[in-house]
Amino acid sequence: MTNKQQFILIDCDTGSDDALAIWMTIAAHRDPSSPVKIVGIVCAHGNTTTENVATNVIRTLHAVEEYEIPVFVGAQQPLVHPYTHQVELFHGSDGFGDNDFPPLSYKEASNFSDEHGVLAMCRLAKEYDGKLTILALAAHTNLAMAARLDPSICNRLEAIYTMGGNVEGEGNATVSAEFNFAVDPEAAFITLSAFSCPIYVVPWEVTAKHAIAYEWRVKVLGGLDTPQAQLLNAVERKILEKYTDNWIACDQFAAAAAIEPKIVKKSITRHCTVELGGNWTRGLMVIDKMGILKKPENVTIITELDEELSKRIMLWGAGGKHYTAEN
Ligand SMILES: [Ca+2]
Repeated sequence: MTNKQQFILIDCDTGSDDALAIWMTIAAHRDPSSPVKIVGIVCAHGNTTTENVATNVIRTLHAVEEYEIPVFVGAQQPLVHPYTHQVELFHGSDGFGDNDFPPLSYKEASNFSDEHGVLAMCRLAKEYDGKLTILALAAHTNLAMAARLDPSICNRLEAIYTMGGNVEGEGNATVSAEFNFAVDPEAAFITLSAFSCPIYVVPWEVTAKHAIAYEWRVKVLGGLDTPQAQLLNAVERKILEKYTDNWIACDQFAAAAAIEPKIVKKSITRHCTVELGGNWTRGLMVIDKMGILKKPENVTIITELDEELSKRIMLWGAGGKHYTAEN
């Protein structure tokens, strides 16, 4: 970890992988020796509705008795085209595995703020001018709206870390587009083109390449006797019944990279944009590998991660052994 104070705003569509990513970031936030401080969580649409996401985020926070980090509700729909799921709802219709959890009203939670998520994003970017990192774990609708609402945010961020896009044209939401970019391609296009800060992307194929052994997920991570592991096991129960060969961590890798730069083993920096048309390729991240467009390099694509280090940070987030770079 670096020593420089790092203020993080999480933008998510929780989602089990978002939940673990949030806990990982909270573990760093609560560690006095870590430079990470979470300044808020904005809810986005994607895995489910924005309102379901708000409920899931509050449930995620309350599982670790976190009642102070403010939670904001952001955009409810993609910017232009409504998103139609072509593949099954991976996280269930409520984003949290359709469990029979006790009812929860996010609006009554002490963490909930009625300030709009996009306005909060613009405000926090001013408050932490030049020092705010956005950990973008969902479609980029909130980021794009913030860029259009107050373009000064585009020059105020320290960095954006996001799970999204693809590096080899392999999709998981359509044949050629990764889910977060596919949900709102126009928003991803705006993020990549408008923000001047470093943008670190963990693409879909890289998370798939680093698929984690099912046994580790079930016995090591899932075997922890902690509220985080209990909630995660409930939320992912149907996923773990269905996919028994390995377990693909997605948002967790983006969070790990934001918390601990050492997990990035290889990366390439290129000019990238997003396909907005195409018969088959809408939402595809387009990488100008040859420099043909002669445009500035705007995206650092993380192509190889330290899987063991990432797993240690995941365990830390799930209430396991305290992580330090040394142990
Ligand atoms: Ca997510």
